Amino acid sequence: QKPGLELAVVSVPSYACQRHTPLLHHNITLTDALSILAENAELGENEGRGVAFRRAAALLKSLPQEVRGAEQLRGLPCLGEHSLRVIKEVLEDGVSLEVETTTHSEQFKAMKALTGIFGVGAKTADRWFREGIHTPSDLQRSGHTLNRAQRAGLQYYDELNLPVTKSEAVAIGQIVERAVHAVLPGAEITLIGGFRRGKQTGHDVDFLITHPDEGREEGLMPKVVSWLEAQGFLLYQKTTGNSYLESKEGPARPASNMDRFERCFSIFRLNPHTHSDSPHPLPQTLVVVAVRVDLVVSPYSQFAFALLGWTGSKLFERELRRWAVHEKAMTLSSHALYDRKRYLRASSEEEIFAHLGLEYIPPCDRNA
Ligand code: DCP
Ligand code: MG
Repeated sequence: QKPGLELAVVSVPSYACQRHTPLLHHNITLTDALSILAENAELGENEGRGVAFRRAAALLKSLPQEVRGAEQLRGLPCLGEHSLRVIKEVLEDGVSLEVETTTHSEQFKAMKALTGIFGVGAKTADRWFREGIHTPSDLQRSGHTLNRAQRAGLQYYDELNLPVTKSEAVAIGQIVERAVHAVLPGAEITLIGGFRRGKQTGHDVDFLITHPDEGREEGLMPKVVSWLEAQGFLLYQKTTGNSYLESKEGPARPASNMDRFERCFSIFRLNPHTHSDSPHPLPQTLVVVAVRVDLVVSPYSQFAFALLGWTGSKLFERELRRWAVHEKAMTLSSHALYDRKRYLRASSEEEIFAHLGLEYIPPCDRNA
């Protein structure tokens, strides 16, 4: 028997939300290659193609060992023809021509650089690229009128493109906690997003805020923002109020995957020197001064759904919703779970997995 042939007989479930996907896995070279193609498809607004590459990469991340030959992939789900071709090429030649061509293409590089500006999406970046704008400096020189988010994105471009470290996330968590407790004692603050899944770095820091007395959380964000602004912690912020509807039967089923919580997109300023006299001095090693921070406020009754919806990964979330619809005829959002017309209550993530008929997957294994 060839080494590793056992992989082919191991049965791997096809939805990422049925699998344990740890942060560290055995097939980085392959998943890096597929991620480039996924990113390129997303930047070209080809969502379906992007998801196909992401699913293939997620499958490889969940395998218990390194794939050394294509014969080991027989019988595994989620590997489309295109992904398989790329995987085989990388296994045989160490690189994939398509991946290399993509990485070096002027368009891919420009689209990455431009969408790397906070406030700039693929559509806008593509329009600028067609006008010959390839870099943030080109954009600066172009004299284009930018919105407030994009101006901030350009101003803090370098800082915002440095990864945020776990210790910076913790330091920001302390500031957020002081702000929230100053305006609403008893509120609970939870680190969500990639850091909750155990990542050591992130592109931003995400927090979910709630209060055990339902209703006390209403209108919280503007007060938190005022406190943070008064203390000089905010370089930029945009707050949007909540827009969910509630009835006796529970939160309304959302019309789209976008959630409707009160939310603040912000850029925090971390300056160890100006705040060294605070009760929670920041580590002196901090070098990043501008950090993207997302704050989300949820009513207590929706907290478990918000927590599950905001822990990610993005593909894991997508797979949960796909499982709910296609396998259980349910609809899942960051606000609620519905079995057809019936609202299913949950006060923990464990309960939501149970409602969905899924084994509980802890946050550290949702890195699909
Ligand atoms: N999310 C969501 N709806 C949105 C935005 C995000 O449900 N409109 C979810 C999916 C993400 C999580 O929230 O996994 C956090 O989003 P991020 O973009 O911050 O992604 P991560 O925190 O997972 O990764 P990163 O390290 O890049 O911040
Ligand atoms: Mg994040």
